Amino acid sequence: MADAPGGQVKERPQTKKQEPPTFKVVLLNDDYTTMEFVVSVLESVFQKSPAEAYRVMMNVHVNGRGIAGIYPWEVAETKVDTVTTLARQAGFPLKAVTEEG
Ligand code: TYC
Repeated sequence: MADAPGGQVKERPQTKKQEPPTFKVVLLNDDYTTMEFVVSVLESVFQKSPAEAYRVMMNVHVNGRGIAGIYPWEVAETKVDTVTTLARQAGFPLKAVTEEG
């Protein structure tokens, strides 16, 4: 007799939920943007409290770079655009980039 039909087919071989990819928005240090401006950007664009904004800014100042926030791709890209626009309007060279993961 041939193999009996109707063997169970695993419909959900993937047991773990697939998380949507996330992107870090990374702020880069420079010598010209004021600390005050970076803190204000962290508060207004990344919804940080004043204390957290100061902490993140100092981390970037000391280490050269630091994470401002983690978002889905489109949100991260929009944050980078907003930071760049605000910085150029204010005459600062502040840079932000996205990184996957
Ligand atoms: N290094 C700048 C200064 O001393 C401050 C600064 C912090 C600039 C963070 C950019 O992403 C930055 N005025």
